[in-house]
Amino acid sequence: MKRNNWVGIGVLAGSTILGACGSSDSSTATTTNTSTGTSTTTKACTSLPPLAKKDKYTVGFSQLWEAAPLWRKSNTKSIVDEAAKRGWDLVYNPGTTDDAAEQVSRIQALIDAKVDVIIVAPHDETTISPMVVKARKACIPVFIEDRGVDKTVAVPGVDYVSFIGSDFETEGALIAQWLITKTGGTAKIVEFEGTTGSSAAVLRKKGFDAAIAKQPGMKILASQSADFDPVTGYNVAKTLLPANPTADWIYAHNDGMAFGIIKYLEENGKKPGTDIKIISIDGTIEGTQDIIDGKIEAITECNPKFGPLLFDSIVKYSNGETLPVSMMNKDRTFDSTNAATYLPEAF
Ligand code: GYE
Repeated sequence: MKRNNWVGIGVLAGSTILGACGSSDSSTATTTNTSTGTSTTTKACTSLPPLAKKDKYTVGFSQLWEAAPLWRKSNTKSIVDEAAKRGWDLVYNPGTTDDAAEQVSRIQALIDAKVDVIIVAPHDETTISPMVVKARKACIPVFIEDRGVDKTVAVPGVDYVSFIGSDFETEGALIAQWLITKTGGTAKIVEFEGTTGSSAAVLRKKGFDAAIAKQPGMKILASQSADFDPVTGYNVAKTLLPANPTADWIYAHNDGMAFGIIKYLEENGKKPGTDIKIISIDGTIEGTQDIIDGKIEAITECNPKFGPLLFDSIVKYSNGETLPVSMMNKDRTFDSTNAATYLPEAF
């Protein structure tokens, strides 16, 4: 077949491109408009895309939207501030709804904008994973922060460079261990879970429930999602707590839900810390103050300030350094013995 008569869609086998960050395989797809005869060639990456070394980058940031962004606002600020500090451009549309499909469209817009690199905080493990693969195919390196993705869909080290966040399963185990020590292994617990399908909720439940299951004197009476949200936490408390009157402990997967539960308890003549005790995860300023005020017994930390490590990792990647596929914070647990000391660090 004479090449110059070639018409149609074909894939020209691409050579292996040794990017600044290591090797990446790519191919090109050429589409030809048979009526005009014009051809368009787009590059497609079949493995981790390279990131050319530059003085400044255009970073696409896809953050999940929350009605009550107590943790989220600090997470976002740490990334926005780090981009500004380095003089890099940040393409960031905060979104308007917690519908994961909306975050999908916001990630597509970043791919279409051909940003240099994308940072994603996934709403849940399932909905967002295919978009990470799409970004890789479009030769845009992706860093996952905060919550994780479905690794069977978006493969670490192939579809994304690294996950930077917290070890949620350990967080669940840490707060459970605090409760076991505090109660001597006797408690009846009602559990308020975070956003359904999010790695934070799935793994905080896994770590906590596994530790409690080993304690004959401890039982989780009920467990229900309240979506990490204070208002939902209040509304779920209205049914879950009266339905479990023997419960003496509440495990909230985040401070936000704990605040909604406290509001419900106090509106119904119950004293948190006396009538029923609460443990939580995050370590917000309000949550830490609640420990000092005796409304929350203990909180395991989940620090949201990933900006500096994320941007340092982007630079290392562009320098060709090999990065771990997962980088996690070490979390501490705070109670009445150390909350006042931690308070100045709280977010
Ligand atoms: O714990 C919670 C927020 O993904 C770790 O999301 C984050 C969680 C955090 O709703 O407050």
